[in-house]
Amino acid sequence: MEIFVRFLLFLFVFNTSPTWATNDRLLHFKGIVCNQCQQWCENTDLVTLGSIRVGKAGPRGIRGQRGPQGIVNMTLVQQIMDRKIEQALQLFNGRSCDGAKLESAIALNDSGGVFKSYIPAVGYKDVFCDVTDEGGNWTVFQRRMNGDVDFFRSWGDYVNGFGDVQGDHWLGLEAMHQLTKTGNMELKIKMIKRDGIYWFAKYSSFRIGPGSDNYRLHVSGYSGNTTYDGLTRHNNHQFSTKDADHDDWTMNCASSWGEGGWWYIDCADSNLNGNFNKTVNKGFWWKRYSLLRFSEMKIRKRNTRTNPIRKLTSYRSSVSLAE
Ligand SMILES: [Ca+2]
Repeated sequence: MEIFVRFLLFLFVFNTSPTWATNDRLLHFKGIVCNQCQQWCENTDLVTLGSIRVGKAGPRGIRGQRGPQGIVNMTLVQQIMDRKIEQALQLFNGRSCDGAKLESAIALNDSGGVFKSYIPAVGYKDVFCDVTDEGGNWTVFQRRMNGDVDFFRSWGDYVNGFGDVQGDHWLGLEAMHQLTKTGNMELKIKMIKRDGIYWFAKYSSFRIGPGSDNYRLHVSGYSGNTTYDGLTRHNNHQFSTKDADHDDWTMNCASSWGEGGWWYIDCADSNLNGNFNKTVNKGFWWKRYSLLRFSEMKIRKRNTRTNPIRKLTSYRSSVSLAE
């Protein structure tokens, strides 16, 4: 049927009066045919009969003139490359314990684990992340628990850090500056007195200034159960060590009084880096010479979204990690 209709179409379109436009002829022809072939007409559109065809593309246009020579700012390129590399490293390693994945931990204990972290201007550094206390995400920067690490140290040691991050240690002032310079961090100090009483002090705002300002302390917003606030009076004071006196006293608080590095005033309301075994001013104490046997100082972002405590327990039980 279709071959017959196409033949009729050919005769009609190309052998009748040239005054008819092609489409008019097709419509007229369809009317004639459809009177005889009702079913074929219902299933066939005139376009399928071949009145439209797409031609070949035209020739290529004339080539344009060559553009001027470009100028590359290599300093800017280097800056962009450095920034992208740093961002990539941060994404890969995480710069603090915020959102640290336990699967990436080098070692674990009951409160958290050790992570290899990339800290800008410092580089790779082992950091202890507390993932249990109040929902976790804490970066620990100071701990005294055994007394086996000497804290009566030089300026350089306090800037770069010392000790074992799983035990007694100081993370380092430069790392603390880099981690807190955004000004959106809170501080928690966990303490155990020599009589076994548990204390904690929290500060809603904590920031360490740059090395050019001797790592000045910016702290405020105390809360806790320590009876006395042992740190607020140190606010806005620079850090001092036995070989770097930035305190308000005529002598050096670190070398002549406290035997540790601290944000000494004239000299202190707390001495958490003092001698682990001594008493009174040279010792390891919170305000009014309350002697301690444990301290842990840690930071995290304010209003951080915390992890459920059960996460560490379930992870540890699933992999049966050794103590
Ligand atoms: Ca002094």
